[in-house]
Amino acid sequence: PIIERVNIAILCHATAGGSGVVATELGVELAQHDHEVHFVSTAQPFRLSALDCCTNVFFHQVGRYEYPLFEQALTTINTANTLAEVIQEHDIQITHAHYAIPYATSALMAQDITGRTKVVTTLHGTDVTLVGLDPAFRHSTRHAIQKSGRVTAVSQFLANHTSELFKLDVPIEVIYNFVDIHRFQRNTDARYRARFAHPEEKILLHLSNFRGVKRTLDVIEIFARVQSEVPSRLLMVGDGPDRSRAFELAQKLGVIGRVHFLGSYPSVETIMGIADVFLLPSSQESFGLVALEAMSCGVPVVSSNVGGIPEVNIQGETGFMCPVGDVDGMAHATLQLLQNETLHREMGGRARSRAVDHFQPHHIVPQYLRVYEDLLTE
Ligand code: GMT
Repeated sequence: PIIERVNIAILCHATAGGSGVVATELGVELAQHDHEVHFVSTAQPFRLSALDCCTNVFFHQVGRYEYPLFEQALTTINTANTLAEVIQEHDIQITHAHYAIPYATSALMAQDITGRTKVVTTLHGTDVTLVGLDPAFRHSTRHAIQKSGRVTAVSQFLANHTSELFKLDVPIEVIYNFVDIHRFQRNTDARYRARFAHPEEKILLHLSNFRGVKRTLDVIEIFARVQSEVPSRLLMVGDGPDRSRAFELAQKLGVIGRVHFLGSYPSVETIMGIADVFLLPSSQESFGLVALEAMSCGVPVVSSNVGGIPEVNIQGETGFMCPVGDVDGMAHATLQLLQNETLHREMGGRARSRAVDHFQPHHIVPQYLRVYEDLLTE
């Protein structure tokens, strides 16, 4: 072990999203290495229940306080208050805020209240590239980053971009996301696969929170082109604001019978493991954890080439990348994979190897522990 047992509070969004997944899985990994982990959030993080948890993981719910004078929930303050109690009661040495808004600010507030704990902030993407840049949050986000004890980002792209955008004086350390390669692997259960497709049909998969940045409509456009040449099905997993528009587009393009909107699906690894190609045409993606999960399942990824995606998906090796909005290019890349069995098998194999060789918990978690250790010994 790098450091002996540490008491850690983890702040994260409980809703479906990569930052919550990373925070949850990091917490569980830390607990398995005997650290004491206290999650603080407005609800139980969505992947926490699905995991076989240890006895040293705790969840503290941030309460909501309604008062006619307040137009909206004051989550930042409520979180700081609950966290301050947790810090005092459980002697929290490290507070790890995942997603700067509002958690880095809440963590600093709780640090101020208690006069204890060190704050680590992990930037995940839209907290900087979208929400944090909005004039509504710009100054408070910069302040929270500057005042954190240590700041990490999930890709080199995000680290560079944040430093430039906010003209920071503090360094940002890159710590990539990780995947459990034993959970995320090929699913060879033919009966399970038969629920979604006939044996001669290929399966394309998209999984996201269907927000604007995911370009869910592009997924439908790509599929419409692919299915006219190769018998195939598209599985749309997840839910969010663009779901209805994607459904309407699938109807308009006459492919609705072959597109399956499955909603939120708890066992994502089971369904990822039967896919032939994973589609991720996002307009922004600081890392693309979902692409890494697909790669771990041996599924080649056809994606856009934005943000941190090229640090995960390697062009021509683990999949293909095209400029944002290039649905013809992405359809062409998908067809190349579906029509060439050797290429498909080799790319899938290299995708899996990349996850195995570089992105396992034992490659990544010690990097967070080193950050904690630095802070605790300075
Ligand atoms: O995707 C979002 O809208 C927010 C965010 C989240 O909380 O899931 O996702 C970001 O964090 C993930 C985990 O680090 C990254 O894998 C995603 O690429 C990143 N999303 C964006 O940058 C759009």
